[in-house]
This record gives sequence, C-alpha cells and structure tokens, in this order.
Amino acid sequence: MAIVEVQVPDIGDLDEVAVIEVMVKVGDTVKAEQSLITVESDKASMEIPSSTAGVVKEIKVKLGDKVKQGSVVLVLEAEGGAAAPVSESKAAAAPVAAAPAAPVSVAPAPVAAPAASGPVEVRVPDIGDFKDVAVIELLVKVGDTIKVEQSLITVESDKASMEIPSSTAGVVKEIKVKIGDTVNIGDLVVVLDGVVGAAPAAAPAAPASAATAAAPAPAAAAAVAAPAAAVAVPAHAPGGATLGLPHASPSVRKFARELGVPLNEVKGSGPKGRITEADVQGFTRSVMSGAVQTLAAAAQAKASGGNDGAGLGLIPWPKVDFAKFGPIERKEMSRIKKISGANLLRNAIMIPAVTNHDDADITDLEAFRVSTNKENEKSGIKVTMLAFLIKACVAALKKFPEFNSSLDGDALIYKQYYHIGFAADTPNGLVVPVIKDADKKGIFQISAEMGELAKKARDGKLSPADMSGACFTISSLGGIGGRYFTPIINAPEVAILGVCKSQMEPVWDGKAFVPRLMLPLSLTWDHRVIDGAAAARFNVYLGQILGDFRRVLL
Ligand code: CAO
Repeated sequence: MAIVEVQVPDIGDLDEVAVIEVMVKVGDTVKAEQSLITVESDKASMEIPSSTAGVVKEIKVKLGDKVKQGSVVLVLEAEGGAAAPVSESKAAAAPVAAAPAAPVSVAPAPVAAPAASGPVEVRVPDIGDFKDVAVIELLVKVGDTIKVEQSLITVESDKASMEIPSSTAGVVKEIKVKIGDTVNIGDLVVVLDGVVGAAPAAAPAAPASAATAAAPAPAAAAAVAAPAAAVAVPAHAPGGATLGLPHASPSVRKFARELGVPLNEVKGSGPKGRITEADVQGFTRSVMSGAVQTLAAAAQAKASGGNDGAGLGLIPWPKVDFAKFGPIERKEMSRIKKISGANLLRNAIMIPAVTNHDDADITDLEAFRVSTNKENEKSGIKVTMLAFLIKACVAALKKFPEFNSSLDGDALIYKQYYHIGFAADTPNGLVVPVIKDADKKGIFQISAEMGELAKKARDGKLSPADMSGACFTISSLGGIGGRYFTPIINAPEVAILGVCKSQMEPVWDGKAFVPRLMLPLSLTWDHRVIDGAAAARFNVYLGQILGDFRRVLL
C-alpha cells in the first residue's frame, strides 16, 4: 500500500479557485476518477477527481480554502500497487497535462469578425469534448451594451457549469439561443452590433479544454472570461454519482453565498429545477418577511421548544377526532396567522411577562380631540385617540428608557429613536405597522400616517419595512370594546401597552363623585428588564400625561 498525495491538476490559466464542497471524508474508499472536491471561480465550477483508488487518510483542504494547480487535496492509501508514487501524484492527478491522446484545444474561439464595427456573430468557443451542453441561463438581453469578456450565457453539463463570454464588445442585436437549447462548439450565441473596441483575433474568448486518454468520458470543461484561458478539468466517469451540489450556475452560487442563502433549500424554477438568481432573491424575501424559515433557524426554534413543546418537556398536544362529536370543516390558517402564531408562542413562552392594569382620565383629552376634529373637518385628517397615545408613550419611553431597550445577551441596547408599532386587525390576521420617529411628528402627521398604514394593512400591502424597527407597541381594542386584557410582548421589545374602550365612570374628586371618561390601560412588561415598581411608575406617568398633555412640557 502506497501513500499518495492527490493534487489539484492542471486547471488551465485559472490562478486560484475556492473549495466550495468536500465530497469525501477520512476513511472513505474512493475509486479512481471519483470526485473529491468541487472548486469554483467566479465563472466556472468544477469537480476535482482522484487520480487513484484508495482509502482517504487525510484531507488537506477545507471549505473556503483557495487552491491552485499542485495544491494537495488529500492523502490516500492507494489500493494494492495501483497508486502512483507520491512524487508522481501531480501527473497522476492532472491527467490533462500528461494525456498524450488528449485533443487539447488551443484554437481561438470561433467568433466572427474581430473588426471594429458592423454585425458580429459570437459563437460557442472550444469547450473541449463537451457535446450538447444545455443553455441554462441568458445573461444578456437585446439592446444590452456588453464589454469584451462579459458573460453571455451559462451552459451546463452534468459535471460543470460554465459561462460563455463574449470575445467582442458591442450592443446585443439578436440572441440566437434560448434556455433549454443544447449547444456545441461553433454554435451561434448572439449577434452584436455597433462594435466598440473589438477584441483582436489573437485574443480568443474561448477557453481551451482537454480530454484525457484515461477517461473516455467527456472532460468537464469550464469556459473562463480571460482570453486564451485554458481550463481543463480531469475527466470523470460517465454517469458518476450525483454529488450533492445544488443545481445552479457559479454566479448564482456566488450570489447566494454573498447573501448567506443556503442554496440547497432554494427551490429552482429553471429547467430541471435549476436555481436562478430570481429564486435566490425570492427565497431571501420569504425569509425576511418571515414566510419561511431556513432549516437552521427552524432547528434552532425547535431546540428552544418553539414548535411542538417537546423541548419544554410538555405532554403532547391533544389529538382529537372532532368528527366523532359532530360535523366539522377544516380550513388552513392564513399565512399571517401562521407567522404571527409562531412569534406569539415564542414570546409568550420565553418572556417572563407581567401585566399592570390602570385607568387614565381622558375626559379633557377626548373633548380636545373632538373639538380639534370639528375645527379641521375640511382637512380630511381625523385625529385619533391612538395618535395621542403614541405621543404619550413616547414621552413615557423618554422618562423610563429601559422601556425603550432590548435584551442583547447580558446587556441592554438602549434605543435613541422612538418608533412605535400599533396592532392592526385585518381580514387575514394581526399585523403591526410602525410609525417611525414618532417623537419628531405631530398628532396630525401621526394620525395621517396611521390611516395610511392601517389601509395598507387591510389591503395586505404592508412592506416588511412598514412593519420593522418598532421600539414599543400599542394594541388598541378601544374601537371594539372590553375592559382589560394581557397583550403579549412583541420581541425583542420589552413592553407593550394594551388599550380598551373608554367609558364614563363616577370618580371621587375628594368631595363628590364626578363623571369622568376613563381609559383602561394594560401594560405588559418583561420582568428581566423592568421591575414592577418601574412599570407602575410608567403607567402612572402615562395616565398623568393623558390627563393633562401639558405635562409633556415639564
Ligand atoms: N375608547 C373609546 N372609543 C375609542 C377608543 C377608545 N380607547 N379608541 C377608538 N375609539 C373609537 C374611535 O374614536 C372611533 O370612533 P368614531 O368612529 O366614532 O370616531 C371608533 O372607536 C373606531 O376606531 P378605530 O378602531 O377604527 O380607530 P383607532 O384609531 O382607534 O384604531 C386600528 C386603528 C388600526 C388600531 C384599529 O382599527 C384596529 O385594528 N384595532 C384592533 C387592534 C387589535 O387587534 N389588537 C389586538 C391585538 S392582540 O390580538
């Protein structure tokens, strides 16, 4: 048994490529030509095969490493006598260089006229022994002005995807291929017009590629943008194992990596399920809006007992066959309900929440609100009690800054801005739009913005930005009724104010009972951050402001 170092073979003019997948582990028995790692440049991805059969003793690369020709990928204990000695491993792993039968193509790309102007046909360059590769992506459209070496299309075989660059600058006049077409060397890709600074014939766009004598299978070749760049990837056994990389072009994979998107969780909408840039963007949007979770986030939620209670050691949820007791109908919950349900559950379970109830005398404030609305009838803006509540809460948050904080491990983040969320009831469920910088806005502006946001909410048109950034939330059931309730804190906020319907009540003024309009307030607060005394003070102060708004000035 010989110990063999398997190295990165000749990968043409590519200098360094990143390791994006390691397909074997220590102890694995690998066959000759079995893919070991996948590497990727910004234009191509390719699998590096083993030159030798044997057992993996040590892996010398990890994800993210940069490798180039000659870098040691792993150490094998080669199968009886089959191995090349260590000193020959490079040649063994890089059959391209050695293969005498390999029809290494160094011919210039069969592009048309290198001249300075007029229509120019750009064709598929030499892509080695590849035959009938599928067009999986069009990277330009008619009318685009493109530069020399700009990628035009992405093609894909079963082992590599590659971008075909333009040999010439100009304006795209006609695109001669469509997604799903299969192309070969010399096939027309685009016709360019108004060529600017055309590439000389001596600088072909085509990468050279090679097949090896050792493998009758097509060599995986990759086109790169650099003129005359020869990228040759050693051959793989035809029909070799499908290796777990998501079906996407190198540029899409790079895009996904930049966003931190787990590509294997993205559903591809392209031919044969190929993942497009739009799919990655769609996935990102869904995660950001909370419509879907990444598997990692879901696992984390589950681990913290967020999903089925298993992590909390609870007994299972009761499963009842309701149909046994009477007629039933099953209806899926709305998307909003599903999302808010998961959030509410986490917040209810994880926050040690306490609710203080109190009443505020809003007799004078309500009289002022009604008279203001009468005076401004023509403005079309109706001043609401909620707008005053938002202003009053801003004043209380300023006086008690811990209510405007969020937990960050063992620290508190104190916010110096005042964005107030308000719960809005919509046909599809509860949403919380946010009035940004409420401290800088007057009652009219807040009322107007609330009206707009509430309408957007009802129409299902709120954007994620409309619902993000809140420091504190108000949930008002005042327009509906009820006395008090216990709102659930909207994490990572640390408090929420619930408001119910005001009503006239007899209040003792020291001499007699007088009729006063009393507003029920329910303040829920996170006991990890706020003490009961602070909560009582917050409510008292809020009541004082609502009783006499001049106090805000003190
Ligand atoms: N006491 C008495 N009357 C009140 C009141 C209060 N606290 N708050 C509002 N009202 C009155 C308003 O003055 C209005 O009366 P008029 O039509 O005579 O002027 C009426 O009730 C309806 O008000 P509204 O609810 O439409 O407007 P709003 O500004 O108070 O609230 C909004 C807007 C979007 C918050 C509200 O429509 C809403 O969706 N509330 C439900 C919030 C919710 O679901 N919370 C629970 C979350 S936990 O599941």
